[in-house]
Amino acid sequence: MGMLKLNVRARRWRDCLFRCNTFTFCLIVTVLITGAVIVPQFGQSFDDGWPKFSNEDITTNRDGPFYRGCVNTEMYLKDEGYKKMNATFVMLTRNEECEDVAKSVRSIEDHFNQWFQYPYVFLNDVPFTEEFKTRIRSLSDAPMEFGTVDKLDWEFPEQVRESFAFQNALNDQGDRGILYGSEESYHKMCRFYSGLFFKHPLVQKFEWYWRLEPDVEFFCDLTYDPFAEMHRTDKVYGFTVLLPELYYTVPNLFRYTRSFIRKHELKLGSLWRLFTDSYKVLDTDDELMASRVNYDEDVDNKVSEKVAIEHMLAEGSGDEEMGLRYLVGRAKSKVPLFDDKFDDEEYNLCHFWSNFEIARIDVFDNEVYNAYFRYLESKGGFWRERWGDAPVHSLGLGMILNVDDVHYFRDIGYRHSMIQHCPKNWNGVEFGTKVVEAQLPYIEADPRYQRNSLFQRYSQAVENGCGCRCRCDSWKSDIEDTAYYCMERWTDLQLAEDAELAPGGHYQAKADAQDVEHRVKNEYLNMLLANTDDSQ
Ligand SMILES: Nc1nc2c(ncn2[C@@H]2O[C@H](COP(=O)(O)OP(=O)(O)OP(=O)(O)O)[C@@H](O)[C@H]2O)c(=O)[nH]1
Ligand SMILES: *[C@@H]1O[C@H](CO)[C@@H](O)[C@H](O)[C@H]1NC(C)=O
Ligand SMILES: [Mg+2]
Repeated sequence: MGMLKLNVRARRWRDCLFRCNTFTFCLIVTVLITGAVIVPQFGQSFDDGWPKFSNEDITTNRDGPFYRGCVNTEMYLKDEGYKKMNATFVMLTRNEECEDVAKSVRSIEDHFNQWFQYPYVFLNDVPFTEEFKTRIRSLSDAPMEFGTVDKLDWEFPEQVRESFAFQNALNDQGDRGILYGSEESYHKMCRFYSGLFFKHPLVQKFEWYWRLEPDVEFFCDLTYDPFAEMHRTDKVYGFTVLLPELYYTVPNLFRYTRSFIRKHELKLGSLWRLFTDSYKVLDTDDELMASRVNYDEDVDNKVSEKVAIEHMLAEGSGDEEMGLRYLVGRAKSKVPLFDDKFDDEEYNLCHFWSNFEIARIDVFDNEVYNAYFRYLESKGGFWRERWGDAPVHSLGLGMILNVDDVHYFRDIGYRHSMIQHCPKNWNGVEFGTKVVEAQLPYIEADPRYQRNSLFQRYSQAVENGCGCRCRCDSWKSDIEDTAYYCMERWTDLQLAEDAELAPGGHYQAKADAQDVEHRVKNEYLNMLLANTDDSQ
């Protein structure tokens, strides 16, 4: 019993820790975004015994980098088995962001596309200027298309825009300090990326896309074709950053997501588990009981309570003192409240950071996801709240995909705003033996991307590394180490047995109420009997 309480406490502590750390993390993000300087102690507060994933090899049978270190791209492209994919880059942007767009295009050309020549689609809510097009075209020989987004896809419906509630909702989010909450254009951007970007005629011409944003940076060379490798291994969605969302941007997203699932009686994919916590511990029709039992450790406790009270009430006998104590205790206790628990599940706020995505277009352009987007749109959350396209994508994917459908591009070093992932370079050593030259020389295919000797110096290579010619700022922390809660969930799922993932995202209760009650009742009656024997 003592052990049991300790466990409960440890568990609560851990939950609290996660909440505190999510909060700390969000705080840091906010500090970073508003441009304030990070105080070094912030980073140290994460050294609290949580794993530092960035130093570990997290490859499993389910997923791992397609290649460690560099690939000889010339040979890769000549291989008979290689087929260029029906794929494009996609970027939504504004004319004013031309220089930031140029930075991103230069970075992706330098590190990948000069060898592969995938086309680009740029989208804007107003037409691109000739200046913009000329400037961006000068950076690459790859085909580029510049499209305008249909007004109906960009603007909120007219009756929404003209309603009092609309302006009020945005002002209110601004007053409450919700990041970008008061910016109408940010809401429109999130809505567009959530459900509409893949409908654009220029994007519909392709089967795969790689989403880019202005002012992002790539740190490593990608010397193979990520689309082709995903196709080869049956992956349909790839990410490079997984992290928790700011709770106050999505307070009702999970409620509506659950109600959509219920309404359509959806059979969920196992990826659902990456994003949710289950409180379905006891299989019972007794709703009060179900709401009071949320952790494994609650089971015996609450069932004992129920048995003792029922026995006392029914028999008017037994151990009255114990029964009464339980009864009073239960009457005084509150049903535990959770921020976001619906149908015995809670959104854990983890999401793929969608400003980088490599995916098949039909992971979104399908019946279920399209219906999901329409449903969310009908609830007004893209303006009543500030639902980001990242959590919407993730929850939508969670319904449709299995864990094995997703690839973590751990070998792609990436920075957006102040958050970054920069992998360790591989040193070519396996199990203590040098097996290959992991860092091949850089050979430009485009003279615009010739590197001077300063740029030929790469970060130190290590045995657990996977990167090719990465240049990381060693003093910046890696999101793998600061979003460890989400990374831990990802690695746990990678290690899960197939059988564990088999029922998809439908959680099974771990204990059957009748079985437990039967056992506890016997124990209780035996105890009463023993007490009676003693007193005689
Ligand atoms: N054409 C157009 N593009 C937009 C608009 N709002 C946002 N975008 C684009 O959508 C992308 C994301 O918007 P941002 O406001 O930068 O959002 P963010 O990257 O989450 O936030 P920051 O960290 O502040 O950059 C960028 O590529 C923008 O150029 C808009 O009103 N019109
Ligand atoms: C690429 O995919 C799109 C969408 O499925 C299709 O319409 C188009 O014909 C394909 N193009 C090529 C070259 O195969
Ligand atoms: Mg931005």
